[in-house]
Amino acid sequence: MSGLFQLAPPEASAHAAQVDHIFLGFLALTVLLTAPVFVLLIYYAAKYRQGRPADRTHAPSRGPLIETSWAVIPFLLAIGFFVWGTFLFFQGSRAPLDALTINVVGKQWMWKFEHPGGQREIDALHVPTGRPVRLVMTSQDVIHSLYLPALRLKQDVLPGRYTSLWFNADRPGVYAIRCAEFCGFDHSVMGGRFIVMRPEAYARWLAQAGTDGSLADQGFKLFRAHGCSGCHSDQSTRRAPALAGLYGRATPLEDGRIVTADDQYLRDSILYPARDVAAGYAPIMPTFAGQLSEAEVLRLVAYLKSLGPKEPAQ
Ligand code: HEC
Ligand SMILES: [Cu+2]
Repeated sequence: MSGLFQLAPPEASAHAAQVDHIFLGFLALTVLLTAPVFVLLIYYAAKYRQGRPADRTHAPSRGPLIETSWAVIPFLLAIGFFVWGTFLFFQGSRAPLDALTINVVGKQWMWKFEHPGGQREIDALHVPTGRPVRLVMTSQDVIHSLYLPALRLKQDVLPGRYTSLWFNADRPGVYAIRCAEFCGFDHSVMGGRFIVMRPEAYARWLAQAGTDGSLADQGFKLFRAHGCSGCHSDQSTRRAPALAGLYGRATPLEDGRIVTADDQYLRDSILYPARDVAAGYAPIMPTFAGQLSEAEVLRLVAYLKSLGPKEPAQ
């Protein structure tokens, strides 16, 4: 769809095209099912209007076939869309393991993005075509919602939690980024540019964007600067769990629960260590809430992930 009377934003991925198909298909089905009702309503209203010499005897007539089919056929058609929609939803909720992970922090009133190599950008997101990209998102203040109309994707971005989105954009171009959750005074201008580039162009962009080292390297610097290494290292005299290989592992906790050490678990272990104490350890780790920004925590998480071999199941 394009041109002057463009009804929907451009489509930048196969998923977006699918969403449009399901939308238009369901719209067509709805029209197909409701239009006859209205047409007949008007027709009979005219036919049997007051004063019209029409046959009003109303002889009883029964047609079991027609009475069941008008219920069963629309039901099956609607179920068909339900199955299609469920399939799309599942596809959209599980990122492939080899996805390129980009961190997103929303704050009043801007979007911050960090690429794995450490390249940062504000209110602009560059991604390569033909490669799954996973966004791991959180908010520094209130609830925002990252909306990428060209991908037909929207996900709430919450303080204190990681949410994620994934996509595989296949059409190079410059598209819109918006915030879709009212988040304060400048909500209406919170947004930016979503730039889909061919892989070579993306590689060139990464090279010129400049960085202070990969996210994991920056995380390692924070790990030293904030004294984590003082406890979490082989040389430490204090008893703290080794963090290598932690990511993705089933981790027993002091209270008997077993949790998967995913991104959210790592974050919460840093900011609220007393909440999920690792089994066999004393709760001596200090909280880092208020000392680290969400972007810094994401870098620490990237560092801890770089020590662990495995992506957790989502
Ligand atoms: C005073 C020593 C100390 C410092 C400093 C410290 N930790 Fe810990 N940390 C611990 C102890 C003890 C545990 C196990 C008890 C718990 O889970 O709270 C732990 C648990 C963790 C866990 C969960 C491990 C698991 O196996 O479940 C992570 C992740 C972690 N720390 C990361 C960090 C990071 C990142 C920093 C620096 C920002 C840091 N720690 C600073 C002592 C420390
Ligand atoms: Cu917002």
